[in-house]
Amino acid sequence: TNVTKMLDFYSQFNPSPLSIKQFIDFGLNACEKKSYLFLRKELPVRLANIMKEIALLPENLLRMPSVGLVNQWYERSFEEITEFEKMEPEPPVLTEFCERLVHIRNRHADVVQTMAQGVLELKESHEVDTGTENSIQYFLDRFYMSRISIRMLINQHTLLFSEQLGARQASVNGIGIGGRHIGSIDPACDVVAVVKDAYENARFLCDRYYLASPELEILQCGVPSERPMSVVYVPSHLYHMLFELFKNAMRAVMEHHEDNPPPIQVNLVQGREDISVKMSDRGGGIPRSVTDLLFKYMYSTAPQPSKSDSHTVPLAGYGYGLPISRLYARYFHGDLVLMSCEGHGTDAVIYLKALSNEANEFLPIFNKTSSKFYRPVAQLADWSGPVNTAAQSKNKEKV
Ligand code: W6P
Repeated sequence: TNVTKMLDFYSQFNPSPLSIKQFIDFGLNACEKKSYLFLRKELPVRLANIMKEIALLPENLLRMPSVGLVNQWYERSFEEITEFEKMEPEPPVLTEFCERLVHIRNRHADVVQTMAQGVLELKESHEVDTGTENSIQYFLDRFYMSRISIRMLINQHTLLFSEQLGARQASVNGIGIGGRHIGSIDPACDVVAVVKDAYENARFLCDRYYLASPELEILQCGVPSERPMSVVYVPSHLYHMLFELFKNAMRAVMEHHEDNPPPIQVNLVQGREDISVKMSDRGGGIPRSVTDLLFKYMYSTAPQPSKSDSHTVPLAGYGYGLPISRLYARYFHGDLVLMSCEGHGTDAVIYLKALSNEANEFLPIFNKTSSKFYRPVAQLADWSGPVNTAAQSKNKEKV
């Protein structure tokens, strides 16, 4: 069909990663025509690249109704954008394009949840082997990263060029508007303020569930400080990661201490290459065998508690919060790592690139190499197996 041909065409191109600096430079001499011409090619390229990977998913998963639904959303959105292929960048077209982008963003609002539902459907209907599990992990990291990047492009365009629509959307998302912001980017993002905001909102949930909460101590280079620290970044991304980490840290602390919960420390460090945000809790820690599992979608997939239980839902459920937070960090070549001492507590570190020209988008590319990961071959172990651990008892089959 025509869509298939278009997919083949656009998937031949690699996505063009932009740096935060490029997003800003572009936003400063904001030219709607240039943005339109870039996006009407780049969005189909990014969509086509990931749609080709959806097509390679294990058949069992592809047949799940939720995955079919997500696939349909992508097909529809791909068609709706490629309709602009031959349309001149004139004012009515530019307006229609903006509206189309907003419409597409809304269509894809529940993709994460719906994909998680698909994984759940698979787990409940099939025995999932290690090879399939690895393919799904590989895919979801790339799929959600692709989605983060596509939403970033759409947000920048709509915030810069559709005053009315953009402004409303921004206030809904809590993205600061006006002032120094360039789309969703804050060239002077106040790290301390975002830490405090994420803490306060996690604390609100913690108080509601445990009737108490740990205090926050902010340090810089290990010593108490109220000095501001700023970074060129997307505040909503930083908030998302910190809020997730605070919920996990608070839960650990509250579950580990009957009373007098020890504070959560956040240590901010500005380096030449990296800005590091280390959050330390004394929540008893986790065994090493569990650390990696916290980033596994298959391990983290559990049915959502029903809405009627909403006043008793636990603070943090190890949903997709941690793996997606790590994708936000990696999106601009940062990272998110956990290091725990079982019996004591956990350190979680968010690394951000200190230089906006080094903060490039980190994007999945569809090609022969990526395709290989969807046809896993059983690997012979070339190291002797571990003794039984928490991870093993959850995950028995090993080649
Ligand atoms: C824990 C487990 C965890 C995950 C992520 C962040 C903090 C913590 N603390 O015990």
